[in-house]
Amino acid sequence: PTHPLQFRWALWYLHADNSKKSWEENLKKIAVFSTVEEFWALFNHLVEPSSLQRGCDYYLFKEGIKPMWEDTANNKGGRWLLFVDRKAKKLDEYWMELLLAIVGEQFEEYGNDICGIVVNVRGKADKLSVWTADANLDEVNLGIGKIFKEKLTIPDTETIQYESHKDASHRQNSNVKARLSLPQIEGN
Ligand code: M7G
Repeated sequence: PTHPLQFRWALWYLHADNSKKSWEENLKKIAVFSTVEEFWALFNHLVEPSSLQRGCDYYLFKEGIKPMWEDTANNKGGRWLLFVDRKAKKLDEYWMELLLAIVGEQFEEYGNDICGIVVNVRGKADKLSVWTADANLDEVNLGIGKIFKEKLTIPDTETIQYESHKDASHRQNSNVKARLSLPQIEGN
């Protein structure tokens, strides 16, 4: 018997590359799945993030949503961003926890507010993120951020921030103003 998942998912891979190809040309959809069995068949054999070359990414998004700011499902949205220190050697474990949480409906009533998850392999400071559909829904996004931290058992004292894709795509440098943070900061 097969066990259907709540949503149909697509895994994308972005290959780090120094050629003249655009960001979008380096982004490839590598698999689609919609059952528990297909999920394990794929992830049992997939190269773990920490073994990828620096600059590569994985994106797991609902089938039909391109993992880009420009997609209509993402363009009003944003992301919770967690920096993962290489030295802690937690990246692969965190990525698997996040995969299981999103595919296994552990975001509960927020399932429809989530577009996908991302791992950016960047060497010293790798990044994990959860992309949500609407950057203005603070209560929803805070609920998602709390589950994100819980599933990965990130200590309460460690801060994660939520930024809108509009802000991230218009940034002039690496500083994007956070719209939300957890733990919450007064007046934010
Ligand atoms: P990143 O890979 O998210 O972060 O963005 P990084 O700074 O850690 O590498 C790097 C660059 O990739 C951006 O400045 C954009 O040029 C491109 N890029 C990333 N994303 C997520 C998008 C996207 O959704 N759309 C487009 N057009 N470019 C993107």
